[in-house]
Amino acid sequence: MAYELHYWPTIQGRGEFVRLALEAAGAPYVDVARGRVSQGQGMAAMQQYLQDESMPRPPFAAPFLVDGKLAVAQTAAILLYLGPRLSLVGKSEADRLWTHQIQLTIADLVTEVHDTHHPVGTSLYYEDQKPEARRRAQDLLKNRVPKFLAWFEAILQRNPRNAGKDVPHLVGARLSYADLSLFQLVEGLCYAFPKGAGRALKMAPQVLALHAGVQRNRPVAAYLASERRIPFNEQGIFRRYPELDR
Ligand SMILES: N[C@@H](CCC(=O)N[C@@H](CS)C(=O)NCC(=O)O)C(=O)O
Repeated sequence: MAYELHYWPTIQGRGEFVRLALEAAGAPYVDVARGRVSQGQGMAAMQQYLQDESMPRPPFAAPFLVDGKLAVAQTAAILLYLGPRLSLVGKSEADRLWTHQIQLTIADLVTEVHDTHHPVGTSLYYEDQKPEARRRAQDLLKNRVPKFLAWFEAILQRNPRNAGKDVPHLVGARLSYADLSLFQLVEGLCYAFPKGAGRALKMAPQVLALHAGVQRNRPVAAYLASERRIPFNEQGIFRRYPELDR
């Protein structure tokens, strides 16, 4: 049975962290909201879950994954669930917990990036919060992105399994969903803030090496070159507003 991924059909957004894991593992999945209405898919199929008042454990927001009778929301929880099933996480409890911690930390930065264009309110237009957005982005690029990247760099350097390797991994010696997510984070930062993130990434050579390694991964490279990979745009989380990239 194919996994059902439910996410907004026109953006990478948070759904992309799940798409990358499914694609890297070659797992069968349906990107439901991008599918055909005639096949019971499309946006209506996703909205049905969000609005179904009879569901005892409804998702609060997309992305969510449906696997048979189970529906799991929250990006990091979806990956916690998929990790062992897709062989994208170590076997020990310590490895699984560490991978989950890294994923939650990535999610924290994703939220901070989102808040650069919506610092006052998610329900308000960007155009109605531009001065605040500029201040927020300035702090993100000056302080927050360098701090997060320094932590990713440090944990890559401290992973003993990376010694002498060209392609480092965040956990152990194999590709994990956290590696895929860090790749996506770097992609997003470089799209949204080519100047500010570019400067910060110069201080994080291991992060850049991981990014290059994931980009060369065969299923990931095939996915990135396919139509399934939605281009970044200004409706997603990583938005290119030059005025925010000072
Ligand atoms: N913490 C959640 C955030 C989920 C979330 O904010 N989803 C957005 C799209 S990326 C959404 O559909 N939000 C609707 C809402 O918050 O009302 C996660 O990591 O999955």
